[in-house]
Amino acid sequence: MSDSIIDLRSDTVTRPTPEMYRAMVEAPLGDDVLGDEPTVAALEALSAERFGMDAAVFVPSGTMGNQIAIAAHTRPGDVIIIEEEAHVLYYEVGAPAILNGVMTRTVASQSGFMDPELVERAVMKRSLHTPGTAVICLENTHNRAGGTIMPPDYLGAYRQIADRHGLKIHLDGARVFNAAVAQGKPVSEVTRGCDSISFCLSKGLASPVGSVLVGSSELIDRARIWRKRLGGGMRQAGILAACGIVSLNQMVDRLADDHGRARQIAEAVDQLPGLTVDHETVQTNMVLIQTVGPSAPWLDALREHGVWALPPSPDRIRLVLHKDIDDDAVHRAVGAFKAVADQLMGVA
Ligand code: TLP
Repeated sequence: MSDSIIDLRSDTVTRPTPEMYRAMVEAPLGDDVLGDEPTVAALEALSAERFGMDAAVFVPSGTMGNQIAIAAHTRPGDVIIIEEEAHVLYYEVGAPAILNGVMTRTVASQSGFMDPELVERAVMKRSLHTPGTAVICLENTHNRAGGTIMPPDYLGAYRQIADRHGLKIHLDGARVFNAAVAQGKPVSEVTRGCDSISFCLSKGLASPVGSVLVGSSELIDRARIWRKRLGGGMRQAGILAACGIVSLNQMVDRLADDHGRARQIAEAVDQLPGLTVDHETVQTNMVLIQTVGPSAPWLDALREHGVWALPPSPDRIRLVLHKDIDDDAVHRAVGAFKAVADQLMGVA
């Protein structure tokens, strides 16, 4: 990537830090499929500890983390209750149906978080006529809602519903560290009550590759089998896990900088003609911008100014802040938005 490009497409684009390169070179290695990879084992132990869980398994992607969790919690034909814009449903290419044979019962929401009352109403009891609900699947922060944070009292309410009906709770916590940092709470507190959590090292935490699924030892043993079944068993994966350890030890607190810069861009862009931002949704490292008319001409013109972004829908632009976007890049991105607004809206 050229230095002049400001890549706001996703926090997945972050490059490894110098400490990560060093850790990769120095990591003791083994064969993880044969069960003797010391650096993967160290990352898994550290992850489990951070979440206050028994065990963890390192996986190549957030998608695999979510899917092996669902596989481990369900049997084919079971129902998972899930918010209708969730990543598991929207961006995992039908994996719940194709890989796991589960039915999805969707619940709509305003902010990405299902009203607990509606969740309870959606529970189906296993019978001769109806499939049984097995899992409530959550996402925090919520990607398509703009990186929004789950209201603190919701998880307790979901837990009570899960206990009443014998369900498990899986959290897609791809960006759960953003939620924790934004609330000034440890990640174990923000996720208390979940049976499993998958989180990504390769987003704001800046590792090149990798996610981790945490849960009980029994669940993780089952998930490990599913990882192997899907071809996710990796050999000298300590090279990657070494970066994950740096992510957890060094890259969490700085997420607050990304959140501050997201607010800064949101405020500046909202002043411009043809663009609006709902500030209520700017809670972590994302900015969703509503465009007057289609977003495509905006994205094309921004690209000519060296600013890359993605459209989550035909009339929106998503910006994601991350460690490779500093104050100067924010300043230049705002300049590009101003120039494009002038160009497209004809306002001086
Ligand atoms: N999200 C990506 C795209 O897939 C949309 C992004 O750029 O935001 N859960 C959530 C909430 C995610 O946002 C993502 C990735 C994943 C899971 C999947 O992670 P990977 O890409 O590692 O499979």
